[in-house]
Amino acid sequence: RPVPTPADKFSFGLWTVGWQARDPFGDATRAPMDPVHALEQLAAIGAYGVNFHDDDLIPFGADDATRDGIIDRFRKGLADTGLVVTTATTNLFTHPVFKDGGFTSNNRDVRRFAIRKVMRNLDLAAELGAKVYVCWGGREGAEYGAAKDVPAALDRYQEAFNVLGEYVTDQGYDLRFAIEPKPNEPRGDILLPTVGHALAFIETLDRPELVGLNPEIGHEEMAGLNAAAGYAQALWHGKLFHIDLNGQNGPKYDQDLRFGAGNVRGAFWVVDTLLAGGYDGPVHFDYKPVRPETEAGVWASAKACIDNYLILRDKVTAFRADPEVQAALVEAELPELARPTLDDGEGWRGLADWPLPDADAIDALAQRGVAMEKLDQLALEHLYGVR
Ligand code: GLT
Ligand code: MN
Ligand code: MN
Ligand code: MN
Repeated sequence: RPVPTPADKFSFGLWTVGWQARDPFGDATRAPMDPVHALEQLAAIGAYGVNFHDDDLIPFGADDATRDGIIDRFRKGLADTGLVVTTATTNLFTHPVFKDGGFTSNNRDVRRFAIRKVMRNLDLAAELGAKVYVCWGGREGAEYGAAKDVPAALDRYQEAFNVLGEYVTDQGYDLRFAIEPKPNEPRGDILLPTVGHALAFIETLDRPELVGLNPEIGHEEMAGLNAAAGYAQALWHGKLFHIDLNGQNGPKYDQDLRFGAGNVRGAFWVVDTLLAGGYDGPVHFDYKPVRPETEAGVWASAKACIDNYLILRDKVTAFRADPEVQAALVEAELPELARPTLDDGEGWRGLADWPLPDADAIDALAQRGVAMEKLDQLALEHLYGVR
């Protein structure tokens, strides 16, 4: 079995292992987890980094003395365990003040408070060395049509990112934002529901270079999308700033299963895509140990996230190195796809001069073999562990 190393950059949100397993129908089944205890246990399973919401660490509304004491103790925990703060984020969804959103609440004071809450935690994130700042807008949305003016809400969303981009620039922070799309839950419909919506939105900002994406496997699959294809397009745009790996079984409520559970084939292609695209940011797990589990199950599942990534990475590497796979890729004409369709300098005029294939040639093209079933079966056999 491969073992994790710091170069793998495995990281976890404090809210994942610390989830008390409250759901809409039932109370917490696990006790609150001390963040420093979380650091110790994460270090023990081979994690490299952590990510946290302001409120995961410092209870909402804590006074300055309490806040400073908590931060000092956390900083000592980081030093003792060697864990790195890779990422931070803001809780703009738990407190009832955010019931109709943070950046896009219909209420102006709530919006101003939300931006100030982010500014305050950006200071802490920068101080602790985080390089990425995740923005999941779970409450930015609505249940009913007239309850949210979507264009106006997008204006306010844009305004918030413009102000925050100016803030990190003026403060000289080495931080970039990563928007995390999600189609629904907790709101009926969430703004910026998919990778594609978020990519288009980012290009409208004053400082688009400061804003990228944090796609979560489960959220893409909740939208019925192929997560690997979303990661691939985010990489293609140079916008894959962070990743939330977990597991999901199709379009239903947000399951947040440990990475590798749920859609296993999808997980294989996600790892393949990350390796092929040269993603080198934190390999971050955002999952929830299932509600019936005790703390033992929390650490078993956290370790399983790491193990499953390493297992899949080995399988993907073996798949790509397999000579039969390489032959099937050629048969399926993948190298041809990497070739520009037009010759250098040819342009449409040159193309217009190209002698069109005659009926027999078109027939031959239509009849050509594609080897795609063979290729996919080779992938499955690697995944099933029989090759
Ligand atoms: C919340 C959500 C996640 C986001 C986190 C960042 S918090 O648990 O379900 O998908 O990544 O705010
Ligand atoms: Mn999720
Ligand atoms: Mn997430
Ligand atoms: Mn989540």
